[in-house]
Amino acid sequence: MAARRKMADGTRQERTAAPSPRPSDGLSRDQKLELYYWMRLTRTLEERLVALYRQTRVVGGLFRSLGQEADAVGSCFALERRDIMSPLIRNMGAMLVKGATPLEILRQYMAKGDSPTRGRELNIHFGDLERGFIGQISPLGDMVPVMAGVTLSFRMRGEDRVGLVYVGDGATSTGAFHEGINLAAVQKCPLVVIVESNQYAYSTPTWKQTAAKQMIDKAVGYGVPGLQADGNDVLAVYDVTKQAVDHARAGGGVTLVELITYRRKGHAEHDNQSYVPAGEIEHWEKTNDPIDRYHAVLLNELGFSRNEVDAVDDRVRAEVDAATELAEQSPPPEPLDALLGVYADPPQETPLWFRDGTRAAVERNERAEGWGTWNKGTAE
Ligand SMILES: Cc1ncc(C[n+]2csc(CCOP(=O)(O)OP(=O)(O)O)c2C)c(N)n1
Ligand SMILES: [Mg+2]
Repeated sequence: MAARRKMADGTRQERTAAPSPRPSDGLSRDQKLELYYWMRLTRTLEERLVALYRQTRVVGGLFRSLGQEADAVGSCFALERRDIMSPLIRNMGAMLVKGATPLEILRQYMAKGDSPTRGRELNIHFGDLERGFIGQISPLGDMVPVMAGVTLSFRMRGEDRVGLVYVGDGATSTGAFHEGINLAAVQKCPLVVIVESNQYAYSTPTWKQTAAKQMIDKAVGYGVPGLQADGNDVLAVYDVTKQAVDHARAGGGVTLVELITYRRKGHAEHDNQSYVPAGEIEHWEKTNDPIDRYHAVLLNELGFSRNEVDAVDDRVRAEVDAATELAEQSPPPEPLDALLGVYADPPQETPLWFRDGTRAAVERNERAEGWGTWNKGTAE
């Protein structure tokens, strides 16, 4: 597929063939099949979640990455184990690549007592710094300044680590995105900003929320390189992200990477997509499915046999079935679990507010008489 690179002087370099050698040429045969495994696992696990959602066993909202699996998987695959990644709801595939398990994700969506957040959060808003992924939050764009800080700390400590943050095309119109990428750019933080251009933000098509013709045009304003790739070609996604990651690791600072893709499902499962022009979704499904496309590449260009690829599908089905069975056996949360991780130890904490019988505590936390300028005004 064609890839376009935005040059520093603002011109665009068109390529009909990928550069030689491509970073993905350096992937082993096993790694190339692994890319397929992670995409297939993402899709099968999400399909399982949809079935559970329809049975009301997924109790919160359900967000799909249908048609975008190559973005999360191909980009995260370009990171090293020590690197830190900040996902969004459509980056379950990246979390899987970084070591989140289907069982954790099922328990999380089913609000089980032994889920990573003990049933207090009902989708993939959980993190684990040891495995290299940060817990996400809903406010759009806010993880960009967070990751500017994370990667600034890498630079200041001289650590050989890179950060990668995902945002949607809609999130690039927030103040947080602007402040975060600007700070990271001027501080030359080792950060890769992945913009998933999936054509929609909720029900708003991209052209209605930004006058920019394409997201990489925004890179110019921040003085950082912008790379753009076909987001439904997993090897192209890996290639551009690996270039950006290598650039960051070598001290070059931030790169904005735009992945062109399409959100085939609504914002979440409840969204009936009535605002989408007729035929659009079907067109992408039939002609530009990232898994179908890579399946064909594996068989026709990379020399894999049908049996080898089928074996991955079988493995994924078995893994998702086994994880579902275990998750279903998990208990609901205990009511008191709601307090865990909120207070250090509630019964023994000294209250900071006034209550009958706790006068001494109130006094202890009152400002000492004569401190500062509190009551000096009239005396002087
Ligand atoms: C600051 C902020 N404004 C609005 C919302 C509500 N909201 C949640 S997701 C969403 C659309 C996101 O679109 P985009 O960034 O393109 O990501 P996509 O869902 O397409 O992956 C909106 C408006 C929010 N979470 N945060
Ligand atoms: Mg979007």
